[in-house]
Amino acid sequence: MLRSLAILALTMPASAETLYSSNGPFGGFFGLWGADVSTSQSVAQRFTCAIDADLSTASFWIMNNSPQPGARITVTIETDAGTGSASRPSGTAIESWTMDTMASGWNPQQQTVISAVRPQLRAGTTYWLVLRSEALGGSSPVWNFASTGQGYTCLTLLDGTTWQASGLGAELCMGVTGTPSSRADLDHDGDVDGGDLGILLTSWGACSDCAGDLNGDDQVDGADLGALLTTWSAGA
Ligand SMILES: [Ca+2]
Ligand SMILES: [Ca+2]
Repeated sequence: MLRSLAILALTMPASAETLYSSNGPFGGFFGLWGADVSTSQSVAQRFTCAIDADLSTASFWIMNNSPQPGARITVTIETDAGTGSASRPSGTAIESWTMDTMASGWNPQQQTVISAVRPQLRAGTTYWLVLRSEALGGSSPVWNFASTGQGYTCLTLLDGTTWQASGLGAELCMGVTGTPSSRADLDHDGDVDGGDLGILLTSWGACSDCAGDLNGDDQVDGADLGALLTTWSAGA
């Protein structure tokens, strides 16, 4: 653990801060428990951030039904599809990682992925941390629940890929860190200036998921221009 923390200290931007964190450690009154991540079940935890920020890391606590480490897991951060009780991962990954499970047996390990893409997570927008594995049930990794707190989790049907609607329940142990950024800094160079204005004007008009749509109403118009000018040269 000390070694993994030292590696993080060398690679994470100094200003990275917690954007989301589960409510407390695993292993409460009922002991260790979690959700199997296997060929027949993918698992996701929903989260939102209070500020606009560029992703630095995501982490989760995972143990193992198998005494042997090494089961391959795929980790993605995905946007949200559906609304209300139909909320679920969209299948659109803004970043993904593949790694091996470190844990042996029911001895949870915190595993952290470091962002290379550094996508911006927008304040108030819903995202999902998703874990998938090709391990067979019964010898699969197990994503630990927090001992306290509730969160929106989502599980697949037995095909391992079709998400069921999410529900409020025990929260999976996870955290996300990032560095604060301005959503008007469209070219990600740390300030808001003519370069960003040019990008916004290029996408003027109706659009879907385009960078210049700062307020998320599927239009790039005067409201977005005004938001950009408000933060002009204010830094990011
Ligand atoms: Ca800029
Ligand atoms: Ca807009």
